[in-house]
Amino acid sequence: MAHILTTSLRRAVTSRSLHTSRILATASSNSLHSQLSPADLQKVETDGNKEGLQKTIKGFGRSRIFRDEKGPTYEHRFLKGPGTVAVVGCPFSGGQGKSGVDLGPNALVERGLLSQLSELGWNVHYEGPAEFDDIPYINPNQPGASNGREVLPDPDIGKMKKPRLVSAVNQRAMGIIRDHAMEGRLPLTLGGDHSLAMATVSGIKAKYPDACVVWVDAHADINTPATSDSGNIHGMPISFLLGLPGTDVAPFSDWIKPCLKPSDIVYIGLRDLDVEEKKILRDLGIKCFTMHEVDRLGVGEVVKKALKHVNPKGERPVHLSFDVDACDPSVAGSTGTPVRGGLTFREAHYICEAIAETGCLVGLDIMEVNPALGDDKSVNETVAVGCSLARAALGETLL
Ligand SMILES: [Mn+2]
Repeated sequence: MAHILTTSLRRAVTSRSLHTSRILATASSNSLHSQLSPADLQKVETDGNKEGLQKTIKGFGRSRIFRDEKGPTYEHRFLKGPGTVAVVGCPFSGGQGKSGVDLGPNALVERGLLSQLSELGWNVHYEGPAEFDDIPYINPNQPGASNGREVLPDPDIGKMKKPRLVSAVNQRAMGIIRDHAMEGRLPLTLGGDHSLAMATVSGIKAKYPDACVVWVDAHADINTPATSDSGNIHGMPISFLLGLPGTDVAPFSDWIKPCLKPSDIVYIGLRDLDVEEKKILRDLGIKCFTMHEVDRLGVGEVVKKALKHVNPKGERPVHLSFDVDACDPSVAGSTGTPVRGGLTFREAHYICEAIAETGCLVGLDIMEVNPALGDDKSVNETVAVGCSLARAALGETLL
């Protein structure tokens, strides 16, 4: 059953004294409006997201007291009203070969992300995870996904694996994200694998054509269908968004518009690049701050330079796409393609905090959390980091 949860913490523009909190819950065609207590909000997190959740994440959910005394920490330049974050769970693993990353969104919500964001002063809009099960292509990563429904063949296109599935899922997710952005909300997309950035960046760009992208990742995800070794589309979203040669291919070309220019994007945290990717990055002159620059300059200087490159006057909307594999595996090990030598816990959070301070954030991705990989400690820590990175990007401060 679909359920809709909206928590509103309304704040007068000049006064922080006026607030309301409410839930809007709909069951099929009937609507039920009622006040929602902090306990109710947490109940949604613990009970409302079990559908499709195959592995329960036990853990140290933060027991937080719901406060409604304050709005979001920073004034935002582009969103509507006091600030609404639309949490879009995308349980999808078809852009790569490992099962379990589709469990990421529910794991993050179960950990208490919704009430954590609400406590930060955001109105939290959540409609449950996006539904992809009716899309008529099999995802072999998700056994049983084809049960009792129509299935169409999805052979490779060139090297691309599961291309029709990836395209259809992203097209649907793009519509959801674009519509939230159009309403003046900040879409927070919970992956799922990073192929979903086709959807998130396209959706944000539909509302904000001038938006720039900060891409925090161990990988550049800029292979084209021709240069990719693996054929996994989670390594290709940037090439489609840039419209690189070989990406003008159906069914993607039916809906993805090349919406990014090379000068619109900056990378932080890179350390595992294919030879062809290095060539693409150099040829296009895309600004990259690899781990080498993080080591040499320090993360503070890196973020300063990165924002100066894509948003020199602080007047552009910023989309932050954060792949948790940017973090060192000791920080976020439960992810599909961990690479050692990554961002420390503080470096990762600093990047998010510094972007929050700009007030320019309009879209946020937390991608590649895979609760099926690693031991319990690793899963717990990775899910917790996914939540805390989102909080940092949405204004949580240390003091
Ligand atoms: Mn990635």
